[in-house]
Amino acid sequence: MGYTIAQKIIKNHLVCGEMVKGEEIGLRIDQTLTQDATGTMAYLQFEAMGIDRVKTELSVAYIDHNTLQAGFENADDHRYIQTVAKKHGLRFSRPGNGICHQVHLERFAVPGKTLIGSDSHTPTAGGIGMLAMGAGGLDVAVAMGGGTYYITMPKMIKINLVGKLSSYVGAKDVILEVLRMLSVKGGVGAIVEYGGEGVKTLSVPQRATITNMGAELGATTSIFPADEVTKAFLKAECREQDFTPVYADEDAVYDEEYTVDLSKLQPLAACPHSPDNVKPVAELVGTKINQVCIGSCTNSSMLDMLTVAAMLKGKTVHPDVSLSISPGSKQVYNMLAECGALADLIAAGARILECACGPCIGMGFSPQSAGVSLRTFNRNFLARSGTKDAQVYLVSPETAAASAVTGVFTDPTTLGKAPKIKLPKKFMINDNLVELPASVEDADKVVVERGPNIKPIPVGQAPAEDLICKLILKVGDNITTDHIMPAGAKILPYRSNVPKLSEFCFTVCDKDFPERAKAEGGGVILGGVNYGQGSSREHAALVPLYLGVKAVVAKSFARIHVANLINFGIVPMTLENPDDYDKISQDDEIEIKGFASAVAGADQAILVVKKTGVEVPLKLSLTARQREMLLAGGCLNYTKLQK
Ligand code: MIC
Ligand code: SF4
Repeated sequence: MGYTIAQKIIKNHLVCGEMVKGEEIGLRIDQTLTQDATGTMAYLQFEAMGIDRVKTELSVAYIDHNTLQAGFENADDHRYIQTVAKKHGLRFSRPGNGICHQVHLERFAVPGKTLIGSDSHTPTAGGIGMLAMGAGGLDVAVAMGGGTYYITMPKMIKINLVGKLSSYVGAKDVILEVLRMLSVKGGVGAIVEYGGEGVKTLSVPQRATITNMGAELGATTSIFPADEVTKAFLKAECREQDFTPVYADEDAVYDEEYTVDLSKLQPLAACPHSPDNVKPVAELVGTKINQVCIGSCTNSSMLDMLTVAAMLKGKTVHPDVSLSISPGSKQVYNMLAECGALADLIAAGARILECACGPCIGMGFSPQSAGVSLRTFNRNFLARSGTKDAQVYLVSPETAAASAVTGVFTDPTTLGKAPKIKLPKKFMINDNLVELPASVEDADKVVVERGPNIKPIPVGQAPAEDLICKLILKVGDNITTDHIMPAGAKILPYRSNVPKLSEFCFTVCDKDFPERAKAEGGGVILGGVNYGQGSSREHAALVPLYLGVKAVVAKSFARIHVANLINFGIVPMTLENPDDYDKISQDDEIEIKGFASAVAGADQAILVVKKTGVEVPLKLSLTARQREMLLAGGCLNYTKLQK
């Protein structure tokens, strides 16, 4: 029996475990990346491990998220990351160099290698044939130190692409179609591989748009083969030497297979407030819009920008619309300036933002009250834009540009033939914003600079034998990390200040949660299916830990979040019978007898609701390694015990 692309890369990097679906496996990690919103924590944890120099082939620290510097906090964190990177052997991508995933794809990603990043959209590099996964900062810190990265061996999903995209239909429409088919839970526990004749019609940045948003499927990662198109991309980046062909075997076996006919696709939009709430743009045509944002790690490549520039050339953005454009990287920005397309964007009235995440994470450009915002981004979770009652739609750059001009939702395919975009054969190579680390000899001389915003990281405790507490919060299905630990320009500067951050925990769902959690001295949270989907931010575990959360009970969990909970000593448990969800109410006094013993070795525990006496069976699906980690009160304590 042959192997799939992902199975081949896993096989070449397997440190422990067996490649049996559902079993825990350990992988050797070749490259890591961090960004600044998760990076500060990752490096504090790396420092706590006491390892002098990173042991990976390549580790890069990017600054791209917290770039609005309304106070000293973000700038201090940038300086911390810059100095810590220099000291410990990492490359440092300076602010202004671009969004981590776009820059990594251009300059560092290598087919056939493994990458983990403290950002859930790390699978963008799957567009080049790399096995790239999002992880918590602590897992990235461990990998930087040469440690193993653990995942559950995923099932394999294949998406066969046939045909060719028609005029004004983009790669974004492909992934929106996949999200429509599979939903935000469809990829949980799976790797999504793309194959079929249609693959060769897509450029690497188009493939990267698709693998990027595989994160929204809940997939472990998504991957394309590395073929002649990949080779041409690497050649344009002057990195031909990094090319290795990566293909699935002819007789590879997949658990599920789907087909997407590219030629039949039409422009699509993910409607508020979920990336899988997908409708044809044709059904939304005429809806008045207030804002358009083009950019983010999903759609900010040269191809995307040139398409938008060609569509806006000689036109004016509608007077009722505010249009922002953030190129994905300095390379893209610089090339746009050089070829004159930037002038077309400026002339049309676009507000050009720096090449960074920007509005995608609520770093400025929040829509007006109840505003309708069309964004080429990947997430439209409630309140993520910074405006709670905004209606955010996720669309392709083609739909975004067409609508920016008309002021209403517009189907670009009604505009006739799309302009022909010619990409340069050679891209502009200038890595002057990537700072190299100090040499081994000079590392001692580098002083790590820490600003006053950096506060100690909370450390977990061993679980009590009997857990007696309150159910301090009950939430529904598909709770995102943006619900648990909101981001945005006001909150993100506190990513290295957990006490301050805790004032915002879960406030999107319940503004009193932080106060109540503190007053009760912590307790347990109850969630529905896919609890913790979205970001890799470990703050969604660290902050609840700080507020005294001991366990989260849910119908099911998202992959990165459950790993983060365990890393910080919060016990994840699932309801044996999902219907029992209705038997527990917020504020109920609850008891789990033999909680610590269950964590140590049982697959089940019984939660008793004190006032009704109802018994709710809970499942603990934990590996031996995870049990030991939880008993130690989290990964940092566990790592110390191992020394
Ligand atoms: C996001 O898109 O939600 C983020 C901001 O990039 C996060 C990381 C973070 O919260 O810092 C992610 O996707 O992991
Ligand atoms: Fe940045 Fe948005 Fe991409 Fe997250 S999804 S890495 S915030 S551009």
